[in-house]
Amino acid sequence: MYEPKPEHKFTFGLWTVGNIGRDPFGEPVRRQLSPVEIVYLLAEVGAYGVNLHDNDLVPIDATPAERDKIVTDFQQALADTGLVVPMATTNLFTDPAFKDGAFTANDPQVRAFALQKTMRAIDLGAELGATTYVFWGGREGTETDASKNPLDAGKRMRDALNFLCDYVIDQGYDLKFALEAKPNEPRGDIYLATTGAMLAFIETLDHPEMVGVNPEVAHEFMAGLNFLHHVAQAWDSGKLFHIDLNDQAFGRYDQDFRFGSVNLKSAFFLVKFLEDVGYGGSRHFDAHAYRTEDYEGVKDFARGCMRTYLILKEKAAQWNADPEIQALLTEIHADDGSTAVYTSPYTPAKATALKEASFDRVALGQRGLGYERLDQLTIELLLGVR
Ligand code: GCO
Ligand code: MN
Ligand code: MN
Repeated sequence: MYEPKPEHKFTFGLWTVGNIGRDPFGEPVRRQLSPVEIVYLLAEVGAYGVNLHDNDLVPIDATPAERDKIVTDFQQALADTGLVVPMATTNLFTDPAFKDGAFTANDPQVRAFALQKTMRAIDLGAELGATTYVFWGGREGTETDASKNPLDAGKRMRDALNFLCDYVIDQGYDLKFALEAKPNEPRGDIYLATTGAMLAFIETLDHPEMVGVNPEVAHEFMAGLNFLHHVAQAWDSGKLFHIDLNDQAFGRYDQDFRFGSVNLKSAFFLVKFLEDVGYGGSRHFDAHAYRTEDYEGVKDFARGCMRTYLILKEKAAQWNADPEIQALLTEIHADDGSTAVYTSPYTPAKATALKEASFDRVALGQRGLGYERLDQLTIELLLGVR
């Protein structure tokens, strides 16, 4: 019943199930799997697709001949398993050259190199069939604002994205960009720190229609924000091109936990939102297994992400069909239409009428809204007693 199927569009990055458990305090705990081995692992657990950074597949110093062999072997594994590559991205954060950022680095040589690396990675993504290209500017930030003027950084970022949009158009690729915000880690502060900031920035680009967002649960949580509200704004703007699902305790380091493992109620309302609006893109799990796990544990992690999503999807359908919850919602959202004479669209006559209308302010303030009951019903549904 909770078996993942291709239509669910569950994807994982090579770097997620391929995470070897290195952290700032400790050495790797798992063997590095090859990209081909990761494809087989993902096929075994029932994923639909695999996403990648250029260097997850092709080492940064590979020769052209090595590159071609690696790509051919990878494509063979995709053909053998039926997995697809819906999204690709560039690693602009691991190499020391990017220590001051990539598109926003102060050194113009670094900025040019970042553009070159991204064009090559876009070619690779297009070759593998990706239709979404993610930009996560992990190093695009500062530790000290003495080093960089944020206006310069914004202009450099805009110039880079405009250049790359034109490159994609020029090549005739069927590719859209999805910008992923994060407030910090690995930089002290990262520019365009929230999904909302990205949405505003997109409107300043030459081709805003090509560019949307890739919000990530953990990133808004790291900033102490409500993820669902950001996803809803992105959806409302027609900009929800991709989504990174994982989990995260507020106020902690970047945890990348299994989807739904920490903030279950938030995960529920997120899944309910995505399913209710009919989001049709990838459900990409950008997370990794605990460092305590071997590769059996990694499979448990991956299966858990998808299973939790599907259970929450079922719970969302149950919530939408629950007579008591729905009756309460009908009451909460009741509208007798009597204020329509005052509200949008504006007319001078409506404004005059509204100015003269009288409201029973005290009664409005005294009315109980029943949200406690509604939330408790939600909790009981999630706890499986409804
Ligand atoms: C992170 C980010 C990354 C990006 C990835 C693809 O916190 O490290 O979420 O995992 O999503 O680089 O752009
Ligand atoms: Mn992340
Ligand atoms: Mn991410």
